[in-house]
Amino acid sequence: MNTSKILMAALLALGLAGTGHSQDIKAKLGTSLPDTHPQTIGARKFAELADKKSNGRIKITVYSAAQLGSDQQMQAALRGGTQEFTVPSTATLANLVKEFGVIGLPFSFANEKQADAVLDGPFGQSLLARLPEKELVGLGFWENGFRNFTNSKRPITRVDDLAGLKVRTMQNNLYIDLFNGLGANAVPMPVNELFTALETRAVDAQENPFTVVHAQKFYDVQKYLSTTGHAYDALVLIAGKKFWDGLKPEDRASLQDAAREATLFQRQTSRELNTRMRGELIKLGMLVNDVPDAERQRMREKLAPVIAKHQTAVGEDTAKAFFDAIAKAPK
Ligand code: EAX
Repeated sequence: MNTSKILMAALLALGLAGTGHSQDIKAKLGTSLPDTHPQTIGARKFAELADKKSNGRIKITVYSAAQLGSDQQMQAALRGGTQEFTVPSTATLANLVKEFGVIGLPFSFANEKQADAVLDGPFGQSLLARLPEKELVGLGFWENGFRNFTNSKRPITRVDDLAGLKVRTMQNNLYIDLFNGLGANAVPMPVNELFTALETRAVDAQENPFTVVHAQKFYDVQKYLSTTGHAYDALVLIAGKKFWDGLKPEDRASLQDAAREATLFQRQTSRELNTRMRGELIKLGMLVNDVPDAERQRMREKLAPVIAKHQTAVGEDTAKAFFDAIAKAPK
């Protein structure tokens, strides 16, 4: 054997050379929603792109529908290093980095295009930059979409119709205050427990984009869907920082590249499905009513104290930067 062959044999023995299996990076990506939801469709696209861009070195396995736990449990697993990726709502991520809560401030965004501009611009990037201090790395904002109200009792045509309804909310103080502020009774729980809670009538109502209502089959246990569009919800593709820091620079580059492409695909898929699922839900028997803008405006007015409280909670500077970014964004 010549010197280079000896060196190669030594490197292989140490698992430091070649493209053998010992070199492959295996990672788990957990989502909270089923395979048919754009959160998981986007996750599978990211896994496929990561594989392609790394020439097959990075193998990400997607576990959907909270198989690895709730949003909050998965965030903890990323920080602890037992899971590598997840895609939580900004609302649950806000329990770790409070500034993410600003995205859910009710009636802030006019449309998706405006959300893209804010999230992809300096403001969104400043939020992602806060993740490393919590042992997480942000790879991009995905979309959950505008949230609508569903319930088993009556159509919501006026703000007063919400009175007394027991509504499941995400585990997030802003959403809890929002629905209590509108006269309903908020009951926070993870999304994977929600179908049973609706079915057993432990709660009367929930709020989510059309895609979630469809993917979670809430049409089987909720009659009325009212297009309150009370908040825009973004998802955040995150990695555990320990895992991320242990990767070679070229692997991080492949993943960033995959994340960029998957983000565009995920948003487009989310928008297409959110448009289509409205009609599907009607076909499946839901009674869908459009809440007039004047009534949405009344909801917003009623929520003024809640909005003020949560601007303070996320930090006045963050809230100001957020509203400035919205004002500058094209609609
Ligand atoms: O994270 O918990 C929820 O209602 C969210 O919309 C969803 O699971 C996305």
